[in-house]
Order: sequence, then structure tokens, then C-alpha cells
Amino acid sequence: MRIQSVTYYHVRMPLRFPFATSTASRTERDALILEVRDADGYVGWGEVVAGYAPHYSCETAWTAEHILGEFLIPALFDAPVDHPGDFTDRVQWVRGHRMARAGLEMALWDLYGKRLGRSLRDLLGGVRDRVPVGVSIGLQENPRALVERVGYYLNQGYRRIKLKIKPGYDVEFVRAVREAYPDIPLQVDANSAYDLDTAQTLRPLDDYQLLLIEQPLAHDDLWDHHKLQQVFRTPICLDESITSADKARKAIEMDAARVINIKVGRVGGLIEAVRIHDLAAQHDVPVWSGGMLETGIGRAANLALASLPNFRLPSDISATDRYYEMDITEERFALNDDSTITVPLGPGLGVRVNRDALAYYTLHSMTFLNPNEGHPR
Ligand code: NPQ
Ligand code: MG
Repeated sequence: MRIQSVTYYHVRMPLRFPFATSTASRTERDALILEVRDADGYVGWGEVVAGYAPHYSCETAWTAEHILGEFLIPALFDAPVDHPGDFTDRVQWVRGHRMARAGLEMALWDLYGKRLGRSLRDLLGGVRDRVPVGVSIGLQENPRALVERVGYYLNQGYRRIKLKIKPGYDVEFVRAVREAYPDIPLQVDANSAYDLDTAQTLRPLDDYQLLLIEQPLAHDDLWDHHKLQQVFRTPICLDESITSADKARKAIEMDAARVINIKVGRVGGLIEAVRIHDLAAQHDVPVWSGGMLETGIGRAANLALASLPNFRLPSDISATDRYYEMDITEERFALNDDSTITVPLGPGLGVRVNRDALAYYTLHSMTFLNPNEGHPR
């Protein structure tokens, strides 16, 4: 693949509902959309899931603009790439900035798949046509409001519910949902709102048949999660702490994560995500796909990934209308009757970008031309 140009579009998309976690509440979603063009006229699209503020991760859309413009895109222009992995190898030296790397790698996968006429699902070794999914519900004012919100999504057909928790908004809220819905698959996510001491207040959760407790402790911690797991029957699932296959290995070896949430952006791309999937499978640790309120581009990548066999729990990949009135892809993802979403099987990511919608949501954009390629004037 001879790359002619790369464009990033910094988009800001209005959310249908405010989304609150233990660290922030947002009414809009910032992200970078990447467009990669090759010398044969093929176009690949990718998404950088870093957002407005460094709440979930230290990256933001603006740090990604800097790292892409100064380092990642120039590295891509240095020499042709035969496979997305060539790019990943070439930028191994870049410390961190995994979401920026993942976005460009995703665009290369889309381009690569389109050139070969093969779907990302098939290229990654996916085995499913539909992926079981659930919904992630942001923090609500009080237990009654939360129970009502849960009912709203159950009514839409979501079978697995994830509740955000933080100190003061935990046991009582989960109990109310469990009493209203005794049998639904239920799990919680703290986004690092506790420490080893305050997490002891969560002990009653062990009696609510939760599928897992996600990232209760610090975003970069492994060892305290190990300690906490020793006093909980409910599996601890790590999200923020698992930034690579190496971290996943350590977490599994020290019994800090009995389940792993995989996010393409957080781990630096689809190749690393598949590595984590394979490693977890070897250790009989189930994985599922997290979500970052992706547009149709990132959503398509998550679906392809979640079609791999060791994705054994429902993923945080909701229908488009869970988050957005209008998306930047022509395709809108809908929930099937069995609480699944169908994996796109067209070439590459299998989605078409609506350029009008993309322009409408773009705050600013930047195009980089490969100095080693001829450009028609
Ligand atoms: C998580 N996602 O699993 C993340 C957190 C997250 C679906 O729960 C804007 C506002 C963007 C809040 C991206 C879900 C966000 C956000 C991700 C929260 O931890
Ligand atoms: Mg999480």
C-alpha cells in the first residue's frame, strides 16, 4: 500500500443523553476520524477514541492530533506498508499514545481489507455473524431513576445491563435494580473510583449475582486488584489497567483479573487486541469488548473484533441510537431481537462514511500529503 495522504477530522458529536461516569459527565463526544488514501484510489477510515478531557485516559483528541501529525503519520510516509502490522512495528518506539496509534492502524486495516475485498472480521479470524451486546448506563440521581432507566433499555431489548458506580452511588443503587429485576445479567463499572479501603464497602455486591465488577481501583493498578479479588467471589474485570498483552499476562498471572475488557483504542490497536484475546483464551479467561461511545467507524471495528471466539460475555457495543441521533456512517447499527448486533461483512470495516455528516460535526481538520508520492495538481 502506497499511502498518498492522511486527513484527520476532529469531530464533536452531540450525545442523545448525558453520560456520567465516576470521573465526568459529558453531553458531547469529541473524537478524531482518520482518512487514509492510497495511490490506487482506495480510502480507509479509522477512529481515535480519545475525547475532550483526560478523564478515562491521559490521551485527548488534541494530544492525538499532535502525536499523529508529528510522529505517526510521518512514520507511515517513511516507506510503503504491505500490512497494517508494518506500521504498528514501525511506531513501537512511541511510548503510550495508544489511542492515536490504534486509530491510524484501524484506517490501515480498512484500507487493507478493501484492497483485498475481505472483511475485517475474516481478516482477524472472527467466527460469528452476530455479537451479543448489552448497554452501559451512566450514573443516575437516585435508585428510582436508575431502575426506570434500566427498564427503558430492557424494553428496547438489551438483555445485559452495566451500571456505573461510585462511592455513595453503589450498593443501594445496585440493590434496587436487583430487586426490580432479579434475573437479568448485571454488572458494574467503577472507573477507578475506590481504593482498597473504600472498596470494602462494596462487599454486599457479592450477593447480587453480578457477572463482574469492572475496574474498582486505580487506573494503572494491578496488585491491589489482586488483593481485592481475594476477598470477592464476583470476578474482578480490568479495563483501564490493561493497556497491552504484557499487562494482561501479568494481571492473569497474579489473579488480578478473572475477566478482561478489551478496547481497541486503549491497547493500541486491533493487533494488540487480538493478542490479548488469544492470551486470555489460553488461560481460560473470558473477554468482552468495551465501548468508548464510538461513531459507526469504531463501532464496526469493535463488532469485527468481538466476533472472535473468546469474546464470551456480552459487549458494550450498543445500537447507534443509544448514543447518537445522526451518525457519520451511512450504516446505522440496530439491536436484533436476541440482544445481538450484526457484524458488518463488506470489505474492510464494511461501512460507508457520510461526508455531509462528517463535515457537519467537524471542528477542524488537517491533511498531510506524503512527500514521497507524486500528487496530482
Ligand atoms: C468504560 N465506556 O467502560 C467506558 C467509559 C467511557 C460505555 O461505559 C465520554 C463520556 C466518553 C464518558 C468514553 C462505557 C466516554 C465516557 C468512555 C466514558 O469505562
Ligand atoms: Mg470501563
